[in-house]
Amino acid sequence: MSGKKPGNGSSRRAFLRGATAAGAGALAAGTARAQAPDPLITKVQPWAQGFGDGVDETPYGLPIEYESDVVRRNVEWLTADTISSINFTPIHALDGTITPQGCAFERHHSGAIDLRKEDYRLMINGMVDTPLVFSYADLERFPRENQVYFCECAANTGMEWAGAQLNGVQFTHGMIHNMEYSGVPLRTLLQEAGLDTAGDLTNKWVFVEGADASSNGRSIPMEKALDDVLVAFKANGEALRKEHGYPVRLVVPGWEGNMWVKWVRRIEVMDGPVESREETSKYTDTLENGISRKWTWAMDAKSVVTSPSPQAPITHGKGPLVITGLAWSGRGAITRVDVSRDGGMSWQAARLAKPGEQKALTRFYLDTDWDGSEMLLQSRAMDDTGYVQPTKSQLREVRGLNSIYHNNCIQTWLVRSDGEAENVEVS
Ligand SMILES: Nc1nc2c(c(=O)[nH]1)N[C@H]1C(S)=C(S)[C@@H](COP(=O)(O)O)O[C@H]1N2
Ligand SMILES: [Mo]
Repeated sequence: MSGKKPGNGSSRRAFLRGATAAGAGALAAGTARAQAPDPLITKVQPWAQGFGDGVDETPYGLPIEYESDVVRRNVEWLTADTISSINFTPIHALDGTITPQGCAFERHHSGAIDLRKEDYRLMINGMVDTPLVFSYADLERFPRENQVYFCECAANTGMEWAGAQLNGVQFTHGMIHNMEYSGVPLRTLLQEAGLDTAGDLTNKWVFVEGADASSNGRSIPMEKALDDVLVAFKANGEALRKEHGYPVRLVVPGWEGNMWVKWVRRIEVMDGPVESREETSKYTDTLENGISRKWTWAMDAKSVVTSPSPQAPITHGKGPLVITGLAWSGRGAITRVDVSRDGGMSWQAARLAKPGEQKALTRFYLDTDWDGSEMLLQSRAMDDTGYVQPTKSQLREVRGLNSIYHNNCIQTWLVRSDGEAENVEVS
């Protein structure tokens, strides 16, 4: 009946003995050794002497005040104002893989709009038999799916092209979130409008636009539209937050965040791409030879150590150290992550918290013993297509220095012997 694995108890005791010993060692070095026994252990504390809050106190919970620094942050100099702007997920302070909506990065081209479910309409028009308009209530009547996917802005890590720039993983890699979406496959709605999904769809595209002033119009090839794209209305179990597209957004798994149109209001079936602003002058990569790639949709495999990192220094001195981070691939599932402590000279396979999932974040850990010496920490992701995350110089060979988007290079943190970490580049 017991779910305990044999040997579990003894290894746990061994670990705790280790922890006590390490604690005693640290105390011996300081002045605290002669202190009286810990009152947190020996005294009845105020919180045990009265009542806590009643269940009517917090109808919808927010993080406790002691976690008030775990918030989205923006970089002031990056954009002219905060309306057409971006903020960043505090990935240095999160664990696991699911991003709470309340701290998941936001990117708006004309601000987050206020749109009630009652006022929501989705039109499907163009080359379909029966152009249709769906209300929110209509969408809820189609069979729906639940899927976890990451959404990464193509500009994530974009400020790092020319050299190490922003001193925190929140800012270098925080244009990403990972949520469980509930929604209707776009395929189902296109079929409802009479698109013959078994017919000849060569050169067929959809053009998708949002209800906000920017509209953020994007063309998506039909093959993708019929594959895994979702018209989603819930994230992590609850309604989408306003800033993530309430009441309905498009989820385009593995592809650049810009295509995940929020407040999606119209989907037109066309016989070619529109070549809108968002897919020509923006979100396009210029190569070393000056020629620009026409489309870059899938986000290539990438990873980063989230702790230790500049915003999450080591504060406990030498001994047991948990190195952790995130890995993801827009082309499939993460199969392996390696960690280097010497700037890429030698690598060790990290432990994946769970087997990698398709187009979703994977958490990795390297449970190690730190001898207190300086580290050049890196991580390197591999996905099930066989792709290996490139170094910065490998990327620059192809892309040059005059680039912004789609930077999936290996990141380096210099961790000093005092535990502080800094964003650096190794060549
Ligand atoms: N309608 C609309 N959809 C949009 C945008 C926008 O400004 N308007 N921004 C896009 C960009 S560039 C990104 S990276 C993602 C960000 O989604 P999020 O704000 O939920 O993080 O939404 C995309 N969808
Ligand atoms: Mo974006």
